[in-house]
Amino acid sequence: MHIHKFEKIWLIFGITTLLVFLSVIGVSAFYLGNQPPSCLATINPEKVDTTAPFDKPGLKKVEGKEWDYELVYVASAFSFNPAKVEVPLGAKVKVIATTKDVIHGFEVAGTNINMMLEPGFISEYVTTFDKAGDYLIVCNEYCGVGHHMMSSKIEVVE
Ligand SMILES: [Cu+2]
Repeated sequence: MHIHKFEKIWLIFGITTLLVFLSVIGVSAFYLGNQPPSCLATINPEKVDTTAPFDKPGLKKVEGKEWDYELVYVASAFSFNPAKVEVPLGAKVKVIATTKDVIHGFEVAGTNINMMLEPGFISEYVTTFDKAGDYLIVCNEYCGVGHHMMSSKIEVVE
């Protein structure tokens, strides 16, 4: 079978690209241990309000962990609890969030925090707030008629 020279080059290019991308995913998953944020921790979505740490949403100082604070959020149609929180500048914060009803998004505008909140799963992300200012949290998964009203605010203060 005759394959044109350009077609051969294109096939080699395509297959090489595929192998490069597969190795990047492989190294990232199995060597660096990167996983989807909600793949491990689960929760009964009907008992969120009575399950720690979601029974007391908000910012908490913690000792003896890799991070200084834990920031707990409960999302439900159509709000985030807490609606506003103050975080000290430079604090290393673990954001822990879940939803009580449907899938919601958790995006902190202007940062790389962007999680999907799924009923029954806990989403977590560790970050450092090293720039003072107000950060808007929005839901970026369409969740119903009040979706556009879902927001919360993080104030990073000195
Ligand atoms: Cu929404």
